[in-house]
Amino acid sequence: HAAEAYRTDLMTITRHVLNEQSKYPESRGDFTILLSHIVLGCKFVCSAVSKAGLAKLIGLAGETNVQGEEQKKLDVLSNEVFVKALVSSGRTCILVSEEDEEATFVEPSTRGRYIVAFDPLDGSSNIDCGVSIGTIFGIYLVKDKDNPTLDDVLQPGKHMVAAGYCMYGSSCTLVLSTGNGVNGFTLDPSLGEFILTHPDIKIPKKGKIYSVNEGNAKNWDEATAKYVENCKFPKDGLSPKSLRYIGSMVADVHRTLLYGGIFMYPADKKSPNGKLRVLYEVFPMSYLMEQAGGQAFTGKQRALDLVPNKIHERSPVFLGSYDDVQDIKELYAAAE
Ligand code: AHM
Ligand code: MG
Repeated sequence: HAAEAYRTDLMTITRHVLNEQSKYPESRGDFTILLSHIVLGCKFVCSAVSKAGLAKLIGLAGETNVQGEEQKKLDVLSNEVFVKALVSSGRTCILVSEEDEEATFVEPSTRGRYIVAFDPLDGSSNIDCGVSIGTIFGIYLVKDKDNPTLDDVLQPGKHMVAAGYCMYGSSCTLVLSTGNGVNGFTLDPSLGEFILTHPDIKIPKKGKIYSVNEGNAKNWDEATAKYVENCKFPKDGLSPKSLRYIGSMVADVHRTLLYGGIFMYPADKKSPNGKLRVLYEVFPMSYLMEQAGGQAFTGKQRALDLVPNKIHERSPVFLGSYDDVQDIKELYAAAE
Protein backbone atom coordinates (compact mmCIF):
# COMPACT_ATOMS: atom_id res chain seq x y z
CA HIS A 1 0.00 0.00 0.00
CA ALA A 2 2.92 2.33 -0.55
CA ALA A 3 0.82 4.55 -2.79
CA GLU A 4 -1.51 5.28 0.09
CA ALA A 5 1.31 7.09 1.85
CA TYR A 6 0.61 9.95 -0.57
CA ARG A 7 -2.44 12.08 -0.05
CA THR A 8 -3.86 12.83 -3.42
CA ASP A 9 -6.57 15.26 -2.38
CA LEU A 10 -4.62 18.35 -1.49
CA MET A 11 -6.67 21.06 0.16
CA THR A 12 -4.71 24.17 -0.67
CA ILE A 13 -5.38 27.39 1.18
CA THR A 14 -6.85 28.98 -1.96
CA ARG A 15 -9.28 26.11 -2.49
CA HIS A 16 -10.22 26.15 1.18
CA VAL A 17 -10.99 29.87 1.17
CA LEU A 18 -12.88 29.65 -2.14
CA ASN A 19 -15.06 26.93 -0.57
CA GLU A 20 -15.67 29.05 2.51
CA GLN A 21 -16.43 32.19 0.52
CA SER A 22 -18.88 30.44 -1.78
CA LYS A 23 -21.26 30.33 1.18
CA TYR A 24 -21.67 34.09 0.85
CA PRO A 25 -23.77 35.03 -2.17
CA GLU A 26 -22.33 38.56 -2.21
CA SER A 27 -18.77 37.26 -2.37
CA ARG A 28 -16.95 38.50 -5.44
CA GLY A 29 -13.73 36.63 -4.96
CA ASP A 30 -12.03 39.79 -3.71
CA PHE A 31 -11.06 38.21 -0.43
CA THR A 32 -9.56 35.18 -2.16
CA ILE A 33 -7.45 37.49 -4.30
CA LEU A 34 -6.36 39.53 -1.28
CA LEU A 35 -5.43 36.38 0.57
CA SER A 36 -3.39 35.03 -2.31
CA HIS A 37 -1.31 38.21 -2.18
CA ILE A 38 -0.80 37.82 1.57
CA VAL A 39 0.23 34.21 0.98
CA LEU A 40 2.76 35.36 -1.60
CA GLY A 41 4.25 37.77 0.95
CA CYS A 42 4.47 34.96 3.51
CA LYS A 43 6.23 32.66 1.03
CA PHE A 44 8.73 35.38 0.21
CA VAL A 45 9.47 36.10 3.87
CA CYS A 46 9.68 32.38 4.65
CA SER A 47 12.30 31.92 1.98
CA ALA A 48 14.21 35.06 3.06
CA VAL A 49 14.16 34.02 6.74
CA SER A 50 15.46 30.56 5.95
CA LYS A 51 18.34 32.05 3.97
CA ALA A 52 19.03 34.86 6.43
CA GLY A 53 22.21 33.41 7.90
CA LEU A 54 23.61 32.48 4.49
CA ALA A 55 22.67 35.53 2.55
CA LYS A 56 23.92 37.95 5.18
CA LEU A 57 20.56 39.59 5.02
CA ILE A 58 20.85 40.29 8.70
CA GLY A 59 22.98 43.41 8.32
CA LEU A 60 21.74 46.69 9.70
CA ALA A 61 19.39 48.66 7.49
CA GLY A 62 21.43 51.16 5.56
CA GLU A 63 24.61 49.08 5.65
CA THR A 64 26.22 48.30 2.34
CA ASN A 65 27.49 44.91 1.22
CA VAL A 66 30.68 44.18 -0.71
CA GLN A 67 29.07 45.08 -4.01
CA GLY A 68 28.22 48.46 -2.55
CA GLU A 69 24.51 47.65 -2.63
CA GLU A 70 22.42 48.69 0.27
CA GLN A 71 21.56 45.75 2.55
CA LYS A 72 18.16 45.65 4.05
CA LYS A 73 17.34 44.26 7.42
CA LEU A 74 14.87 41.43 7.12
CA ASP A 75 12.04 43.32 8.80
CA VAL A 76 12.46 46.29 6.45
CA LEU A 77 12.58 43.95 3.45
CA SER A 78 9.52 42.00 4.66
CA ASN A 79 7.58 45.20 5.08
CA GLU A 80 8.37 46.32 1.54
CA VAL A 81 7.29 42.96 0.16
CA PHE A 82 3.99 42.99 2.04
CA VAL A 83 3.15 46.59 1.16
CA LYS A 84 3.81 45.91 -2.53
CA ALA A 85 1.92 42.61 -2.49
CA LEU A 86 -1.08 44.18 -0.75
CA VAL A 87 -1.25 47.26 -2.95
CA SER A 88 -0.85 45.24 -6.14
CA SER A 89 -3.72 42.98 -5.12
CA GLY A 90 -5.98 45.90 -6.06
CA ARG A 91 -8.19 44.92 -3.11
CA THR A 92 -6.86 47.15 -0.33
CA CYS A 93 -7.50 50.77 0.58
CA ILE A 94 -5.63 51.34 3.85
CA LEU A 95 -2.56 49.57 5.19
CA VAL A 96 -1.22 49.83 8.70
CA SER A 97 2.19 48.28 9.29
CA GLU A 98 4.24 48.03 12.43
CA GLU A 99 7.17 49.26 10.38
CA ASP A 100 5.51 52.45 9.16
CA GLU A 101 4.76 55.44 11.34
CA GLU A 102 1.79 56.49 9.21
CA ALA A 103 -1.00 54.48 7.62
CA THR A 104 -0.74 54.02 3.84
CA PHE A 105 -3.76 55.11 1.79
CA VAL A 106 -3.84 53.26 -1.50
CA GLU A 107 -4.39 55.50 -4.49
CA PRO A 108 -7.87 55.40 -6.06
CA SER A 109 -6.86 53.55 -9.25
CA THR A 110 -5.73 50.42 -7.33
CA ARG A 111 -8.06 50.77 -4.39
CA GLY A 112 -10.26 47.98 -3.00
CA ARG A 113 -12.50 47.47 0.01
CA TYR A 114 -10.11 45.90 2.50
CA ILE A 115 -8.01 47.35 5.28
CA VAL A 116 -5.03 45.29 6.38
CA ALA A 117 -3.15 45.87 9.65
CA PHE A 118 0.01 43.80 9.86
CA ASP A 119 3.31 43.20 11.55
CA PRO A 120 5.45 41.92 8.67
CA LEU A 121 8.11 40.30 10.85
CA ASP A 122 7.25 40.08 14.50
CA GLY A 123 9.88 38.96 16.98
CA SER A 124 12.68 40.13 14.73
CA SER A 125 15.08 40.38 17.69
CA ASN A 126 15.07 36.57 17.48
CA ILE A 127 16.33 36.36 13.88
CA ASP A 128 20.02 36.18 14.68
CA CYS A 129 19.68 33.04 16.80
CA GLY A 130 17.29 31.18 14.50
CA VAL A 131 14.24 31.24 16.77
CA SER A 132 10.79 31.13 15.14
CA ILE A 133 9.37 34.47 14.05
CA GLY A 134 6.25 35.38 12.14
CA THR A 135 3.92 37.70 10.27
CA ILE A 136 0.61 38.72 11.88
CA PHE A 137 -2.34 40.29 10.05
CA GLY A 138 -5.88 41.52 10.69
CA ILE A 139 -8.36 42.43 7.95
CA TYR A 140 -11.29 44.87 8.01
CA LEU A 141 -13.72 46.25 5.46
CA VAL A 142 -13.77 49.99 4.77
CA LYS A 143 -17.10 51.78 5.12
CA ASP A 144 -16.88 53.91 2.03
CA LYS A 145 -14.27 52.86 -0.49
CA ASP A 146 -14.30 56.27 -2.15
CA ASN A 147 -13.66 58.04 1.11
CA PRO A 148 -11.38 55.99 3.39
CA THR A 149 -10.36 57.65 6.66
CA LEU A 150 -8.35 56.69 9.73
CA ASP A 151 -11.62 56.08 11.56
CA ASP A 152 -12.07 53.03 9.34
CA VAL A 153 -8.92 51.61 10.93
CA LEU A 154 -9.74 52.57 14.50
CA GLN A 155 -12.53 50.01 14.86
CA PRO A 156 -12.98 47.46 17.65
CA GLY A 157 -11.33 44.13 16.91
CA LYS A 158 -14.69 42.36 16.78
CA HIS A 159 -15.32 44.07 13.43
CA MET A 160 -12.46 42.17 11.79
CA VAL A 161 -13.46 39.97 8.86
CA ALA A 162 -10.37 37.78 9.01
CA ALA A 163 -7.09 37.43 10.87
CA GLY A 164 -4.09 35.16 10.80
CA TYR A 165 -0.41 34.66 11.24
CA CYS A 166 2.36 32.85 9.46
CA MET A 167 5.09 31.28 11.55
CA TYR A 168 8.55 30.83 10.11
CA GLY A 169 9.72 27.90 12.21
CA SER A 170 10.86 24.35 11.59
CA SER A 171 8.15 24.50 8.97
CA CYS A 172 6.23 27.45 7.62
CA THR A 173 2.71 27.41 9.08
CA LEU A 174 -0.15 29.75 8.22
CA VAL A 175 -3.07 29.93 10.64
CA LEU A 176 -6.19 31.70 9.42
CA SER A 177 -9.72 32.52 10.47
CA THR A 178 -12.34 34.15 8.30
CA GLY A 179 -14.88 34.00 11.09
CA ASN A 180 -15.70 30.31 10.61
CA GLY A 181 -13.29 28.73 13.06
CA VAL A 182 -9.53 28.43 12.71
CA ASN A 183 -7.55 26.41 10.19
CA GLY A 184 -3.82 25.77 9.90
CA PHE A 185 -1.91 25.26 6.65
CA THR A 186 1.67 24.09 6.21
CA LEU A 187 3.83 25.16 3.30
CA ASP A 188 4.94 22.24 1.19
CA PRO A 189 8.18 23.71 -0.15
CA SER A 190 8.32 21.33 -3.09
CA LEU A 191 4.85 22.40 -4.25
CA GLY A 192 5.07 26.00 -3.08
CA GLU A 193 1.54 25.59 -1.71
CA PHE A 194 0.05 25.88 1.74
CA ILE A 195 -1.81 22.63 2.46
CA LEU A 196 -4.52 22.24 5.09
CA THR A 197 -2.84 20.27 7.88
CA HIS A 198 -4.69 21.53 10.97
CA PRO A 199 -8.41 21.66 10.16
CA ASP A 200 -10.77 23.35 12.61
CA ILE A 201 -8.31 24.05 15.43
CA LYS A 202 -9.92 24.14 18.88
CA ILE A 203 -7.86 25.24 21.86
CA PRO A 204 -8.05 22.88 24.87
CA LYS A 205 -10.55 24.24 27.41
CA LYS A 206 -7.86 24.31 30.07
CA GLY A 207 -4.09 24.12 29.66
CA LYS A 208 -0.99 23.22 31.62
CA ILE A 209 1.29 26.02 30.39
CA TYR A 210 1.64 29.71 31.23
CA SER A 211 3.72 32.03 29.09
CA VAL A 212 4.92 35.43 30.26
CA ASN A 213 8.12 37.47 30.60
CA GLU A 214 8.68 36.92 34.31
CA GLY A 215 11.61 39.30 34.28
CA ASN A 216 9.01 42.06 34.56
CA ALA A 217 7.46 40.58 37.73
CA LYS A 218 8.65 43.30 40.07
CA ASN A 219 6.52 45.82 38.21
CA TRP A 220 3.35 43.72 37.81
CA ASP A 221 0.02 44.63 39.33
CA GLU A 222 -1.51 42.45 42.01
CA ALA A 223 -3.87 40.41 39.81
CA THR A 224 -1.14 39.37 37.39
CA ALA A 225 1.26 38.57 40.23
CA LYS A 226 -1.38 36.51 42.00
CA TYR A 227 -2.24 34.60 38.83
CA VAL A 228 1.38 33.62 38.22
CA GLU A 229 1.80 32.70 41.89
CA ASN A 230 -1.22 30.37 41.51
CA CYS A 231 0.38 28.81 38.40
CA LYS A 232 3.43 27.88 40.47
CA PHE A 233 1.83 27.10 43.81
CA PRO A 234 -1.70 25.97 42.97
CA LYS A 235 -4.24 25.46 45.71
CA ASP A 236 -6.34 22.30 46.16
CA GLY A 237 -3.53 19.88 45.36
CA LEU A 238 -3.53 20.70 41.61
CA SER A 239 -0.29 20.34 39.65
CA PRO A 240 1.70 23.51 38.92
CA LYS A 241 1.69 24.77 35.34
CA SER A 242 4.82 24.64 33.16
CA LEU A 243 6.42 27.88 32.04
CA ARG A 244 7.23 28.35 28.35
CA TYR A 245 8.26 31.72 26.94
CA ILE A 246 9.92 32.12 23.58
CA GLY A 247 9.66 35.89 23.37
CA SER A 248 8.30 35.67 19.86
CA MET A 249 4.56 36.27 19.95
CA VAL A 250 3.65 34.15 16.95
CA ALA A 251 5.50 31.14 18.35
CA ASP A 252 4.15 31.61 21.88
CA VAL A 253 0.59 32.04 20.61
CA HIS A 254 0.88 29.12 18.19
CA ARG A 255 1.93 26.80 21.00
CA THR A 256 -0.89 28.16 23.19
CA LEU A 257 -3.43 27.53 20.44
CA LEU A 258 -2.33 23.92 19.89
CA TYR A 259 -1.45 22.83 23.44
CA GLY A 260 -3.65 25.14 25.49
CA GLY A 261 -2.72 27.37 28.39
CA ILE A 262 -2.33 31.11 28.67
CA PHE A 263 -0.10 33.69 27.00
CA MET A 264 0.13 37.09 28.61
CA TYR A 265 1.77 40.41 28.11
CA PRO A 266 0.42 42.31 31.09
CA ALA A 267 0.62 45.94 32.04
CA ASP A 268 3.37 46.85 34.46
CA LYS A 269 4.41 49.98 36.32
CA LYS A 270 6.89 50.88 33.59
CA SER A 271 4.54 50.13 30.68
CA PRO A 272 0.96 50.72 31.84
CA ASN A 273 -0.31 49.64 28.41
CA GLY A 274 1.89 46.58 28.11
CA LYS A 275 4.05 46.19 25.03
CA LEU A 276 1.98 44.58 22.31
CA ARG A 277 0.25 46.66 19.69
CA VAL A 278 -3.53 46.53 19.44
CA LEU A 279 -4.10 46.58 15.69
CA TYR A 280 -1.59 44.04 14.44
CA GLU A 281 -0.71 41.95 17.51
CA VAL A 282 -3.48 41.94 20.13
CA PHE A 283 -6.52 41.98 17.81
CA PRO A 284 -5.58 39.28 15.29
CA MET A 285 -4.39 36.88 18.00
CA SER A 286 -7.47 37.58 20.15
CA TYR A 287 -9.73 36.95 17.15
CA LEU A 288 -8.03 33.60 16.46
CA MET A 289 -8.29 32.59 20.14
CA GLU A 290 -12.02 33.33 20.27
CA GLN A 291 -12.58 31.55 16.98
CA ALA A 292 -10.79 28.51 18.44
CA GLY A 293 -12.98 28.53 21.56
CA GLY A 294 -10.63 30.43 23.87
CA GLN A 295 -10.78 33.94 25.30
CA ALA A 296 -8.76 37.15 25.16
CA PHE A 297 -8.88 39.78 27.90
CA THR A 298 -7.07 43.09 28.44
CA GLY A 299 -7.26 43.19 32.23
CA LYS A 300 -10.36 45.35 31.92
CA GLN A 301 -12.49 44.03 29.09
CA ARG A 302 -12.83 41.56 26.23
CA ALA A 303 -9.86 42.38 24.01
CA LEU A 304 -11.95 42.53 20.81
CA ASP A 305 -14.21 45.22 22.34
CA LEU A 306 -11.31 47.63 22.63
CA VAL A 307 -11.51 50.70 20.38
CA PRO A 308 -8.02 52.00 19.58
CA ASN A 309 -7.45 55.76 19.51
CA LYS A 310 -4.31 55.65 17.41
CA ILE A 311 -2.87 53.13 14.99
CA HIS A 312 0.15 52.08 17.07
CA GLU A 313 -1.73 51.91 20.37
CA ARG A 314 -0.69 49.22 22.85
CA SER A 315 -2.72 47.12 25.26
CA PRO A 316 -2.09 44.49 27.90
CA VAL A 317 -3.38 41.09 26.82
CA PHE A 318 -4.16 37.71 28.39
CA LEU A 319 -5.20 35.10 25.86
CA GLY A 320 -5.60 31.35 25.59
CA SER A 321 -7.69 28.50 26.97
CA TYR A 322 -11.18 29.47 28.08
CA ASP A 323 -10.79 28.35 31.69
CA ASP A 324 -7.33 29.79 32.19
CA VAL A 325 -8.35 33.24 30.93
CA GLN A 326 -11.49 32.97 33.06
CA ASP A 327 -9.27 32.57 36.14
CA ILE A 328 -7.39 35.78 35.46
CA LYS A 329 -10.61 37.63 34.64
CA GLU A 330 -11.88 36.68 38.08
CA LEU A 331 -8.69 37.92 39.75
CA TYR A 332 -9.03 41.28 37.99
CA ALA A 333 -12.72 41.50 38.88
CA ALA A 334 -11.84 40.82 42.53
CA ALA A 335 -9.13 43.49 42.49
CA GLU A 336 -11.54 46.24 41.41
P1 AHM B 1 8.72 43.56 18.36
O1 AHM B 1 7.52 43.95 17.55
O2 AHM B 1 9.59 44.72 18.74
O3 AHM B 1 9.47 42.41 17.75
O4 AHM B 1 8.16 43.09 19.78
C1 AHM B 1 7.13 42.17 19.85
C2 AHM B 1 7.63 40.94 20.54
C3 AHM B 1 6.61 39.84 20.55
O5 AHM B 1 6.84 38.95 19.49
C4 AHM B 1 6.85 39.17 21.88
O6 AHM B 1 5.67 38.56 22.36
C5 AHM B 1 7.29 40.29 22.74
O7 AHM B 1 7.85 41.26 21.90
C6 AHM B 1 8.31 39.89 23.76
O8 AHM B 1 8.65 41.01 24.53
P2 AHM B 1 9.65 40.90 25.77
O9 AHM B 1 11.01 40.71 25.20
O10 AHM B 1 9.50 42.22 26.48
O11 AHM B 1 9.21 39.76 26.62
MG1 MG C 1 6.06 43.22 16.45
